Amino acid sequence: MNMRIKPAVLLLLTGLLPALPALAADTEALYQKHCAVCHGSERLGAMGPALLPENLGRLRKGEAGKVIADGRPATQMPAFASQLSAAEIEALQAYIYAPPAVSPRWDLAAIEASRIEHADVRKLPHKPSFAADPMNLFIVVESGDHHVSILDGDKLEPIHRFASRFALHGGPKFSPDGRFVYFASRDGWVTKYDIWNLTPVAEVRAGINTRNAAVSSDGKYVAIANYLPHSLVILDSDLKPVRILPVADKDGKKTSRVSAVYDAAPRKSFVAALKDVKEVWEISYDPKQPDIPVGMIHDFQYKEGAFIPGFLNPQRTSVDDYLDDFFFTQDYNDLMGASREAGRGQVINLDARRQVAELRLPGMPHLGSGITWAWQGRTVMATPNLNEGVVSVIDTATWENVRSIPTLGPGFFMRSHENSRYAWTDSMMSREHRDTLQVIDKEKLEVVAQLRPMPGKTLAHVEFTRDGRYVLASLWERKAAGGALIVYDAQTLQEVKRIPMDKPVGKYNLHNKITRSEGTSH
Ligand code: DHE
Repeated sequence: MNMRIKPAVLLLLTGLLPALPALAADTEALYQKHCAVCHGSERLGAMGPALLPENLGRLRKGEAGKVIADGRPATQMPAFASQLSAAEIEALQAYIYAPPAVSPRWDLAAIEASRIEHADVRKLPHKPSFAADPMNLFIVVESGDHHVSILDGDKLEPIHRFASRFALHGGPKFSPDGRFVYFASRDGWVTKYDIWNLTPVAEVRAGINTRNAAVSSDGKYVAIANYLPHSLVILDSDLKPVRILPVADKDGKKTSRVSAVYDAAPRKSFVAALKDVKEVWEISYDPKQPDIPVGMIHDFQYKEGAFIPGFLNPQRTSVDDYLDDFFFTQDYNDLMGASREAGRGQVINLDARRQVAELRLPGMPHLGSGITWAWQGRTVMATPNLNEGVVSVIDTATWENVRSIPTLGPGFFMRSHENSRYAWTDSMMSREHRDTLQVIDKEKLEVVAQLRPMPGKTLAHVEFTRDGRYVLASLWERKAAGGALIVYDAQTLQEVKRIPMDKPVGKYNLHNKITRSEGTSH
């Protein structure tokens, strides 16, 4: 029998409780001996990911112990089972899930010190080095072995593949001309990649635990939303820090994680949702906005009078509930927000700077994945739902829920295209139906087809080609287990081809993203 006794219980049993600090010291020494070289002496990450509770949220505790014991395939994480006892592995596991004694800092100096310049952009040719249409490329994020593939959207063939930072999350963001793509990793690394020259340009670590990145529509700034530390970082397009905004309420008393930041192109601003303070921030990058006082570039203060909304300084809008996930209307003047707990949503007008309507939505709508289309003379927005099998369709003029379309199970993503009569959604949050994509007729507002190419294997996240002719869906498996992009004809819904990939979490069409197609996420 494999009986595992927790070290603290062992101590109690043997009457050694006073020796607890010694055990902590031993575990710290174990960590420094075996883990620090790859994960950093302060657990902030190095070659390996950060090992802090915030960064480990997606890994169950037992699994972390298993990774320490058995290593992680396709990475440099070795197995420690032959060097460490079960009790030592368990102690290490507890250690990495405990917050450090001193809260980690990630300030301007740390950000600047982390920056790596891979290439001098000025010396690289300002034209694509390949024949494929540079606007019909797909950027495919493969989480199986942490790589990115670039796919020719006409030939539907990969043209290049490169290693990414560990655990990219969220959609990559593009410069307006489509030459550069920016990736953010959960550990705070931001990578700027030159698509035309197929080479990384620069990298910087903007936070310890990051949510996502946004690129300004003029291509000059990159905004990074962080959970740890509580900051919003503005970088220039070379990934040099321009402004670090500590995120707190207007009195500077309560700090907050940033749920997400997006570019609101027509408003020339970034808009950020805060997770722990009931405010939405709008940060203008319009050069016509008043500049901030001299001396505040990196030292943003909350003193009376010093808080001047303007160029790269936040404008606060108080809201009735915390915002987690949100969606912009196509003109970017209204945002539809949901708090994960509330089960209700709110519409906030960014000009009026207040809530203008309440949304009555079941379950947990995943508004960030919403899409819009014209329906019976009005514009509707459709959103999947993270804990109910329903797609809610909302009129963006009256904010009424015009239809609740039942689906097989809770889903994560939605996609369509201006040239397609269909919208696609998944049920990937459901155990039995995560293998099925459902196709909704945008006129009838009902499910008209189901696709289940590999029973039992997760099928989710689709994206259309530039012309809307094909749909690429992710078969979310390791390559050896059949992981692939499945290409469907967008009209006949027939499978056209399969492109092997290593757990392709997401794929993004350059043209659809840059033109802010109504059928894709922004
Ligand atoms: Fe995501 C986008 C939040 C878990 C895959 N996810 C986003 C965005 C946010 C978000 C705010 C929009 C960022 C952007 O594109 O700029 N995601 C969250 C969560 O809060 C949640 C539920 C919990 C968490 O761990 O953070 C979560 N997300 C996941 C996953 O478990 C997924 C399925 C696998 C993974 O890689 O982590 C996942 N999220 C994605 C993908 C996108 C995304 C593929 C980009 C969607 C797009 O098409 O634009």
